[in-house]
Amino acid sequence: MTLSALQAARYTYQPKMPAILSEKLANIKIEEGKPTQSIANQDELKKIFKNTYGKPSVTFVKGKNPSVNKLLRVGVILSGGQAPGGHNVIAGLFDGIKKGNAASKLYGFLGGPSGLVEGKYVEITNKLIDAYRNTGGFDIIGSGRTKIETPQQIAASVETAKKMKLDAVVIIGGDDSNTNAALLAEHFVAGNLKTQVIGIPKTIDGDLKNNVIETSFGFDTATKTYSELIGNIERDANSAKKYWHFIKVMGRSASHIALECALQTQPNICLISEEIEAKKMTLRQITDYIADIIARRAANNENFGVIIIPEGLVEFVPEMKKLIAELNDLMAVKAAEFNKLADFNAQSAWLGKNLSKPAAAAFNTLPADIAKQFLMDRDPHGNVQVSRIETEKLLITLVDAKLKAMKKGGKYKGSFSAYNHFFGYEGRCAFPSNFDSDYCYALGFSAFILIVNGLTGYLSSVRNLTAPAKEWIAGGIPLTMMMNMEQRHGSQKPVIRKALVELDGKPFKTFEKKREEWAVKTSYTVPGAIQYYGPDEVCNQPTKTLIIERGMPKAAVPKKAPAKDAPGKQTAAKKAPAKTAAKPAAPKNSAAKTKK
Ligand code: FBP
Repeated sequence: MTLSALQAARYTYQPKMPAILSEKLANIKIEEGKPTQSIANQDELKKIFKNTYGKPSVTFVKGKNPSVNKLLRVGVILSGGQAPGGHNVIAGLFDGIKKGNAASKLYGFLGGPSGLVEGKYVEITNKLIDAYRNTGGFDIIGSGRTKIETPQQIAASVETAKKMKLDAVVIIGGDDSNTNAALLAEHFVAGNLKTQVIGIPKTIDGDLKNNVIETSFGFDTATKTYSELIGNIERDANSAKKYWHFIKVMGRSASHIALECALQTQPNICLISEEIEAKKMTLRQITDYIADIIARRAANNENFGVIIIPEGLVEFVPEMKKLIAELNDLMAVKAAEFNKLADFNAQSAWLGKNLSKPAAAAFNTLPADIAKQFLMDRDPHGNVQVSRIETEKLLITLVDAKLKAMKKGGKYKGSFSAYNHFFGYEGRCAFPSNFDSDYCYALGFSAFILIVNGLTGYLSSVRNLTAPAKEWIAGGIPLTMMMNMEQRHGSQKPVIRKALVELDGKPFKTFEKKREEWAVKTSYTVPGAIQYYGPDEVCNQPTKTLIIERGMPKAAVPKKAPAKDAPGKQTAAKKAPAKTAAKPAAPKNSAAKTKK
């Protein structure tokens, strides 16, 4: 890749660190908390994780640590969807390892977890890592969605770890990948293998969080990138005053991304899947809700607007959820029969016979183009790929039909012209914001401290994130602490619980209070592009979700912008009054342009 000016500048950026991680390594020790419990199903989980269940959470504090210079051989894996900051996790880990002992080695497994199974890796060298510092993407070693689950995959991973004489493997992933990390840690200990396993909380979806993990990395940059685009579209809509924009944003299940973008841009409508499920809203009710707002704005002569739609929506609409579940089962059991059907007509007729009546009825309400998307290839876990279902187009079609009917009845006098958009991949590899650059580097460095202290089955944790980076609290959380048992593919499995949007949580409540006003009165905010250099209030703010959830220490926002700032120079925030470190509590669970 040719170097852009911003990329060259970002290479020199020095991530801000929690004060404890800037200490001499020999002066950083771990302080153990009390033994921990899983969030539920303690007895079952104790049996599955005989060796790794219930370990204490740990915090890094000042104190003598004689083991920091250990010679280490560590492997690192990027798992699942890309998230801005992954390269900095590796940079932080690399710098920690080399600071501890220049002869230690870091290996990057190629193409995700399959790299460990197949023993495919490269050594991360100074030259390699320096070409990726503070950049987006996972291209340094690539990512993949293979799960290390089967006995064969686990045996192959054990083999690779033994052959490479690995002291540790660091898995950078979401809830599923970290569940795998916990299982791998347990297998390694049970098999007397010295290889420790440490997880890192990654996903733009923001659904790997709880009371001890404040946010997953990548959420900050991705939502700021989408919000920039949404804000620009809002301004365009308000300038031309003639289009409605239906914007779908990523988030496989949870609607955190949609909610954060709504808080940042104040659109006319933002659907929240979790609310739609709780209210058992049908597609028809959702259509009526949108059409009503469009008609109210038209009555004010405002035939334009912006609607944010979470990617996972269809799976939360009860009739669609049932349809998808039946289709997933059918495709798993009768795939061969289904694949022989000649065309969509034959498929529809076959589904009419094989689906339950309500599911078949739901299928028949879908326009053919969208219905075909429900039948596309499943993902490796047998699930429909929601990012490929064009919910935004479906809603435009349904709303258009509804408005035509309302026009006939004299209930709507406006004009409706709509565009659809899908923002997902645009945000996953953006240059990480300063927040993600700093957070990820600290997560990687902390993973090294966990390794050098001999811990396994832990998630690297950096907290107190709305305070200036210096005051962040670094440590580790036992992975089993975030687990419960859930039904997966017909049996109970240990999993890290996904954090969906909480309808009684502060971010949703904040949105709920304002949405009626935003619906009718044009109230758009235009956040603009992510800024990397400049005053703190412009370039060092965390997400609204984090600020609303955790509160913002007053001193973290300087009253006056500093006079100068330059690439590589840290903008020092005013020192906030020392905050007492919050004790880790039990985790509480808290988702083509077509002109009509
Ligand atoms: P992770 O959960 O692995 O971080 O990925 C999340 C995500 O970005 C979702 O928002 C989206 O639904 C999905 O990945 C798309 O997956 P793919 O990259 O395989 O198309």
